[in-house]
Amino acid sequence: MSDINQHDKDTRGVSRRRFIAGTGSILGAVSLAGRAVAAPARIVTAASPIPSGAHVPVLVIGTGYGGSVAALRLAQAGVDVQMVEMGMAWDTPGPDGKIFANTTSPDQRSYWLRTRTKQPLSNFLGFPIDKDIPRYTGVLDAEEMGQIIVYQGRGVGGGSLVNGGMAVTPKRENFGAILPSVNADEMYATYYPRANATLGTGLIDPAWFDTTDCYQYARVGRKQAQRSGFPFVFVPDVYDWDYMKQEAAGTVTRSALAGEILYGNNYGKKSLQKTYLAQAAATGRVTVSPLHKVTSVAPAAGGGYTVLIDQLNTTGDTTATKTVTADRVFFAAGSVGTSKLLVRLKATGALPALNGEIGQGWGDNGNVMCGRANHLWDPTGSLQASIPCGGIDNWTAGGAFAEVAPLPTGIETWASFYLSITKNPNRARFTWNAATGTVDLDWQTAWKQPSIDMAKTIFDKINAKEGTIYRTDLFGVYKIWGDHLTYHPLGGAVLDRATDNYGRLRGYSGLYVIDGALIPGNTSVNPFVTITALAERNIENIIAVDL
Ligand code: FAE
Repeated sequence: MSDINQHDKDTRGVSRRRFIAGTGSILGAVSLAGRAVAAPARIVTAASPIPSGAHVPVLVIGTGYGGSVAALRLAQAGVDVQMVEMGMAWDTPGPDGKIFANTTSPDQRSYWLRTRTKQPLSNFLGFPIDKDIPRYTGVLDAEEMGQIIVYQGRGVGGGSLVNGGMAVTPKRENFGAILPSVNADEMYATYYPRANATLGTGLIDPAWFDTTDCYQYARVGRKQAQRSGFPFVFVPDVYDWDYMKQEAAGTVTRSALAGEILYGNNYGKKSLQKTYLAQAAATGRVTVSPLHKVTSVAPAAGGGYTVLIDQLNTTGDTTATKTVTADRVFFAAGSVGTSKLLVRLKATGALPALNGEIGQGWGDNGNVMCGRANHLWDPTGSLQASIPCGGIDNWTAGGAFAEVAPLPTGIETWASFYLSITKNPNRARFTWNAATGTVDLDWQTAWKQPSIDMAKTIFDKINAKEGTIYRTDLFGVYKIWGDHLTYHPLGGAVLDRATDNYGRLRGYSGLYVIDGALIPGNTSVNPFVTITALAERNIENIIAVDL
């Protein structure tokens, strides 16, 4: 065993920790728990990545929620795990001293292999706000799949690097429609609590919420929701709420209060690098190879699977192609990443025995965005915490749950902004396009209409009550609805259909799906707690039965 020691970097007086890692392990950690979560996200350091010719017991494709759960629990069970991640490590500050760029000034770090930004809110006051940037393996992928743009995180930590950290457990009564083949009692007694505890989920202090400037926008959202008879609910988040209070007090470097979101948070947010992956690193059994992209998985002659991997440079070029053998492979490349791989591998003959459910059952979690223009006497504040903390629940009556979202522009906009999650029934399919050699998704923009109708059950009523109107300047010129995108891709290798009821791919023993691809299109709330809890449930069974 060779020891590779990692040190946490802590700016707030917590003593440094030293991890003794196993052969090839390259993950370090800021800390396993406690106050150090607010330290800079300097978690992974470059070391020797997986060599060509290696034979590993377990290879995990992707380092998001599903992959991180698999890696941690397998490592704790004594299994050595290789994680392969196409994005960067995100452990090194740029010239400005920050690892991640700010939302208001995106740069090359912000986008995955684009030469121009693709901001979810493309316009402001009607003017386009996208700008040219150098092509780079940045942290947010705006992947154009047919008629929808699917935003995803790229890097060690997956979506946890870019997301808002809203850690929402669906209502128990909605669970049967989300994952019908899963025992809800077990999920709510064991796996949701386990996921939330390990993710570090917490709730904003309601007394602080009532007084702090940075949630003026959310208090306006609450007041208007309640005046129209809708329940406003506080939503848990993995942001370190104590750190945010200190940001407001001016005693620490600002992150949420500097508007950091979408392109990474430099402090405060407990991304997977600070939770699951930090714990995985501490086992000494987990190795991560960033800037490595899996391109093929096929049965190996002597058993196990042959995995082909492209090593990338930061402009996205392949600098080496590697061949690795793995006894078991976990697909954790996210709903789109896993679905694209499996559909291609089935169609091109690498994994021909995968069943006909591969690529099916994909949904956008009913995402639709909109803004409302408030009266001058309802300012939403020039200082807005980038971390949402509340939502409007009209799921049962109207099929919509709307996050009261920030517009952290740094100026007063009198705008209220919302991301709605709706009960949209439409499901799309990934298919292999032999002519172009790509995987296509047949989602159509018109399929968002049910989502718009459901969101309107909330906002038409609020507008009528308040005497206000929709903003028309955020998604184009005179366009009310942000119906061209999703932040929440789900499905494509659905549980109990493409796989057995625990994620074992049908047709191949030793191949598993353990990410958002398992969930058939909708979770009724933000998805990552459900993805994490389901992964916890499945890996427990896989470890007990298969290993
Ligand atoms: P994910 O986290 O996407 O991880 C997959 C990983 O695999 C990525 O790191 C990829 O780079 C990597 N990968 C893909 N293909 C390959 C390959 N071929 N080889 C190697 N690596 C590969 O998957 N959800 C919430 O619950 N609350 C929120 O507040 C929230 N806000 C969001 C805001 C934004 C802007 C976005 C984009 C998403 C948000 N989400 C939120 C969604 C959430 O991040 C997402 O559901 C999860 O990250 C999905 O987890 P998975 O494990 O499925």
